[in-house]
Amino acid sequence: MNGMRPEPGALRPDRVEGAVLSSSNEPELRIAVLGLGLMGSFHVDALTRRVRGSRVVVVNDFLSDKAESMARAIGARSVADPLAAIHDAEVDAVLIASPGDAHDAQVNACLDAGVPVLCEKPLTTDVASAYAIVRKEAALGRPLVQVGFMRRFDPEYVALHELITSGGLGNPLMVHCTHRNPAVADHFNSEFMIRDCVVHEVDVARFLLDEEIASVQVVRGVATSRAPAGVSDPMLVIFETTSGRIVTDEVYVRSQVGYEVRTEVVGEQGIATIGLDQNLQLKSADGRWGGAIAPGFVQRFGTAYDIELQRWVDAARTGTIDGPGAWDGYAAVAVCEAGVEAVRTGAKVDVRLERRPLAEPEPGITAPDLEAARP
Ligand code: ISE
Repeated sequence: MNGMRPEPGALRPDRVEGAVLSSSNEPELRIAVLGLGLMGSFHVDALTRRVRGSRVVVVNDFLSDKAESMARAIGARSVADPLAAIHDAEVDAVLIASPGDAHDAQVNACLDAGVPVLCEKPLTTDVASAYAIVRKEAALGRPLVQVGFMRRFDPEYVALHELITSGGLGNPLMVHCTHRNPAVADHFNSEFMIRDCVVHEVDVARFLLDEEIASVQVVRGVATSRAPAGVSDPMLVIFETTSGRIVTDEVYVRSQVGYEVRTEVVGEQGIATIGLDQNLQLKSADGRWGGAIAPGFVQRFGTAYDIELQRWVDAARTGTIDGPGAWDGYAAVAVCEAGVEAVRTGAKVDVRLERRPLAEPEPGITAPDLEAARP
């Protein structure tokens, strides 16, 4: 993709709606992957084996042995300094899966280099730095920053979004979410549960209802005996949107059961539910019946991650993004900050959003063409 890297500040390239740009004649998008933990390794595998039109050319991790062995396995180079990896002359686009506190510097470096970036959540770890990215991107005049809210690409969420936007439920009045993990590490305290888990429902609510969240309240009830002292697990988070709609979210990360992510939208003319694990139903000789619950988010959202990457790669080849952008990342950070304050104080906390720059791309994504996007 020589010559592909756009100049910072260049005009936004025309977007080819719905087009699958990958073909054997097109040069591959050369990607640097920063951070090779669970998500980074999963994405390297997807970009190498499942996504069309992409090649991981540079990998980076603070554990240099890990990066070197990954580089050897896929025929890439390991670059020890993440900022050098971003500015590497061979790199057309960057995928950030490093720890959250590294995102600010890395996303800024991508904007400086003028390369499209897919950044796993959080965009940054504080509101001011997230908004600074929104403004910096707006000043460039074209969207380069995509945030990894993969649920927007999950076929069930896409169907629910389409149902709402086509008016199939009438006016959506309330949304009820459930977010349960079977088990987590001890560092998942109440505040981390907001930033790391509830952040997905923040984005889901904004995506489905197409409006901002105005306030957050957290109700802390009886905790499971498996939670460390002082940790409220489960919690009930209540959002109110700017138009007054209510969104509830039960977050329970030590359920012992499985990975359950459900969303129910209650409308004036219907109620729709997704995430019911309605897969193979088996009746067995010992008198039991039922299906299987995904053990974790990689299994539950594997297809969504792959569709997200394919669409991002196709967009990045034209120098842009195709999914939740910097504003969505900023709004999620702002809501989570209010959520953390709500956990600490027990109060209903208002969300304060700065002005949205005019040059910022439209919120969310249009319903994707799932067949075309499928890797
Ligand atoms: C994890 O970090 C994720 O992003 C998953 O999607 C989420 O469901 C899980 O609870 C988080 O810990």
